[in-house]
Amino acid sequence: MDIVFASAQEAEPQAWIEALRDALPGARIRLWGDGQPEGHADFAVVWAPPADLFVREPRLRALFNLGAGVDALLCLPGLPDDLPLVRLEDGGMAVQMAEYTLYHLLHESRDFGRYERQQAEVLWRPLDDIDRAAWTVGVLGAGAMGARVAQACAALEYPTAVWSRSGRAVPGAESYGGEAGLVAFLARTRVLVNVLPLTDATRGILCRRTFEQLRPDALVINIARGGHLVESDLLAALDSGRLRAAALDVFEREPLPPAHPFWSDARIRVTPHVAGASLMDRTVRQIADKIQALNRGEVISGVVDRNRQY
Ligand code: OXD
Repeated sequence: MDIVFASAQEAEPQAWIEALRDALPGARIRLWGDGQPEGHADFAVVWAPPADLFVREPRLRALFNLGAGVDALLCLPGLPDDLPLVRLEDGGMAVQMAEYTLYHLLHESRDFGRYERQQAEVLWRPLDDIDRAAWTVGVLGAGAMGARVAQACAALEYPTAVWSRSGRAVPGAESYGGEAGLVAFLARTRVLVNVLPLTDATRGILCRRTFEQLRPDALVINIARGGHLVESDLLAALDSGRLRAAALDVFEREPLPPAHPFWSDARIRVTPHVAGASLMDRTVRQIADKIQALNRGEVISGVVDRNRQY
């Protein structure tokens, strides 16, 4: 079995190659472009792979993505229609996304920013007790990531709901589905967390129309894709006071350009696409198990439905 590893993001791809070799003894694992003979790979493990991958590796049986979101893969020129794409189901990302969300939720709901300012002024002044009922959390996306995020918020007794196309239930959270459900979901939400896949149907979902339907003084947390957010609508909603703050981990252009207004806006907290990193051990174990299952002729989970785009 021949596997090629091609990730534009990894500074140290060798560590991934070693981990894959440990998990799949007997397989020939090589780094894309390392000068070894090409054209024999059965599987590719990728993140933002080169455009000529499919020309140079025409025998691929499946393409494993090193992340959950496959939006970039689906746009790759030359992607064969019948090549199975496998997304990472949870390579340790869900718990990190829950942490990320809680950090920003707690920062706002407990007004920790105010305490930081008070400390700078050497001021001992307790603020009002937290009113949890006023901090309704709504998570867009009810898959592995959305469920974990929602459950973390619900565990701290924030009234929590999830929305998905299908209305999938998440224990501990209220579930909403479809277009009609979205209206009711937004109307009850003050803290909107986006973990949806980026598809034709979800592009631009974080827009003026959505912001206007939220409860007043809302917080928006985007940990999915920059393409979900209409940036000018976010700035307008912050200016009008419709939104109180935003925490953004993902952007239409990454790295976020130095002159971008988000960098210097005190109402926006920016992080460099780190809300849910794929952890090497868990990711490699998951991919290796699936490759072995495919070799045994079994059906695996996480295969992308090209029509749904996730
Ligand atoms: C992912 C990501 O898709 O990290 O998993 O963005």
